[in-house]
Amino acid sequence: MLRRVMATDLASLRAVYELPFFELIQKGRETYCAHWPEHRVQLCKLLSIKTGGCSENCGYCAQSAHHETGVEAEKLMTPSQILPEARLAKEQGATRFCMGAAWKGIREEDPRFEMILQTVREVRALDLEVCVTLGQISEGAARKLKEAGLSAYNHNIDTSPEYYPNIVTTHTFADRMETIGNVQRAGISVCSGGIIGMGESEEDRLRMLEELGRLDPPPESVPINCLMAVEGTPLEGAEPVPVFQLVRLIATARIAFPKAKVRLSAGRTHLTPEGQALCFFAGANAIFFGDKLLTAENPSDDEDRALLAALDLKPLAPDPEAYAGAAGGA
Ligand code: SAM
Ligand code: DTB
Ligand code: SF4
Repeated sequence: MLRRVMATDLASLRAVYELPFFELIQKGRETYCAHWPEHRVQLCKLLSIKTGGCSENCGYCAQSAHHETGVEAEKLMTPSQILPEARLAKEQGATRFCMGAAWKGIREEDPRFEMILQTVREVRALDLEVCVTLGQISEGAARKLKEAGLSAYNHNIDTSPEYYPNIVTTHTFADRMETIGNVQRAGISVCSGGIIGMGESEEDRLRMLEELGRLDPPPESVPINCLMAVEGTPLEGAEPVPVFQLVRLIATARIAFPKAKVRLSAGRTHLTPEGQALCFFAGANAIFFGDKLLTAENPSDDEDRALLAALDLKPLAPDPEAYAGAAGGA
């Protein structure tokens, strides 16, 4: 079915976001049903393969060496340490495995990059979608990841370009966009979204969607994280975002990116089952599954199984198109 996709300029996004609440979530629901008629949720398992000690000063992050959070710096895990975790994730029902590294970025010439390539090949051989989030990478590195079988690269823009310098000063919003460009030129699907609850305005959140809407192709996956306020970070005292603002943003993201996985990401431990149900109704169709995110807590497998069963939502099977690169949009 061919449907017109909404324009993703700020004024259009604002007009949608400010619709009366029930009209907005109904529109989100209609978009979701038109594009995702099977009512399935993608279960993605996260693993921190290189934890802590990061050179960057992202104000929200437990893994930044600039903040005293109690997270210890560790070395990169080897493929033989990672593989059992990937197998377990598959047994538990995950269809995407996402590996995160607390790095500013990684260069092709770095011997650790070869270890990452080997890991990607081995995880891919398990018939899991493979995603990595390694910070800044070149187009050459992205091409090698693609050859190794990577399905998606996660690189969040996190907030609006205007608000970004309030959150990080060791790299810029433009640096983030450059990596996303490198990933897209290599033909890898982009997973990019952000965090809400860092003191930004609702307008900043829409500006973030506007920037994501400029990507061609649009992101295959749009994670919406609610800040996990971590003790020892500059944002430790941040107030949680009202749940209806989260639901509004999810519905707006669903309408703006009809074919994307809109991922209800960090922060689900602070939501009630009813709050999460509203997010799924409004168009969320992916979650991080398992009781740990990278360093922070997430609902248990049992809680999530019970929630999905109560809502008659089934897990999404791996998508062969996820390897082809293009998604989102019309
Ligand atoms: N170092 C890489 C990078 O910055 O892209 C990869 C890892 S980084 C932890 C991945 C993403 O996790 C961040 O861009 C941010 O969106 C999210 N994140 C990190 N800490 C978070 C927190 N405390 N609450 C919510 N989301 C968080
Ligand atoms: C994303 O958008 N959220 C995930 C994943 N991509 C890498 C990470 C969430 C991290 C939450 C904080 C932590 O576990 O330290
Ligand atoms: Fe480092 Fe990524 Fe955390 Fe920023 S978000 S401090 S780049 S691990």
